[in-house]
Amino acid sequence: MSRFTFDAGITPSEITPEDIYRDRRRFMAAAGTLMGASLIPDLALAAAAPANVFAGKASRYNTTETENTFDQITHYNNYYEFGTDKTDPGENAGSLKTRPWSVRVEGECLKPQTFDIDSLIKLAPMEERIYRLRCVEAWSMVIPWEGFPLSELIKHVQPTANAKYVEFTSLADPHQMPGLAERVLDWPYSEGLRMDEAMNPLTLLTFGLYGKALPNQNGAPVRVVVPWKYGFKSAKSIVKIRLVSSQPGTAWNKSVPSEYGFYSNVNPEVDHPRWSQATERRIGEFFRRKTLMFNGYGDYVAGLYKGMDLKKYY
Ligand SMILES: Nc1nc2c(c(=O)[nH]1)N[C@H]1C(S)=C(S)[C@@H](COP(=O)(O)O)O[C@H]1N2
Ligand SMILES: [Mo]
Repeated sequence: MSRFTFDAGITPSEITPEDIYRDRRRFMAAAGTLMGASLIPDLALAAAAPANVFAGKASRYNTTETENTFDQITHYNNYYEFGTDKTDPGENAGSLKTRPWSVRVEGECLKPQTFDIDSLIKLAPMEERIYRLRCVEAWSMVIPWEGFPLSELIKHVQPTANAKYVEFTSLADPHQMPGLAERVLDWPYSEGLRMDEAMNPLTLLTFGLYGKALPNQNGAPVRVVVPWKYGFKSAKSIVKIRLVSSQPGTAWNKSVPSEYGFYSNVNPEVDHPRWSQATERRIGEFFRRKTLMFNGYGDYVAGLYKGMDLKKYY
């Protein structure tokens, strides 16, 4: 009998999103191999399915490293619009209203348009991407994200030959985001990628994690995830994506240009001015581990930077 039938001595509140996620994966694996899959009661499945379940197919880019727990991923965050402590976003981001939500895509393209979030989600097939997210303050997590390649959206709006960079703008609404009262960054939060970085299949337009919609503190309803770069390149709660002809400014580079460059590729050989970037602590672990060049994704992205001095273009 499924553990999700509530007469089995387990209360709904004891079921964590992780349990649901793992159970769904086990079910999907079983369904794929067993002829008798149809015998599994639909009712039990319905009980296991939380709202907003994505059903992304596993990606070939997935790491096999152990995932961080849902609790770690949602209680150790950087989202300065909700405060600068790692625990602030988990406590404060409940005030973010993620529906209705639209994303404007404009600039150097033939088909600029405004997407309602619920149609944007359906633009391309959802994939599960188990990626390392590597933050600049030398910590990392392994997170099962869900989304589709950003390239799908960019192709959809038909970029012109002048589209050399992509600029992302996050929501900046002081009524919903108490952190905007502190001028710690130049709001709205903005980030950018070179066009070939944005088109790289690793760059994920992300709508969910652990098989459900993104929690607010992780950047609901849509963010990017760029796994070979430091975490701050992955802008959260995006309202505008602009294709531009020259390198855009970015929130961190504008605030502290000596510490944060445009490229921000994970690079153990280039220290941050205030700390070494050679090692990192995986959240939940005690011992530090060596940080890998391009966060371990060099096979897919090293070619983007051929001939560039990565000490200069940090
Ligand atoms: N809008 C916005 N996006 C943001 C940030 C932020 O403060 N505001 N912080 C960045 C930083 S520094 C990191 S490390 C990651 C953290 O993502 P996570 O909390 O989902 O792990 O989000 C990035 N995106
Ligand atoms: Mo970060």
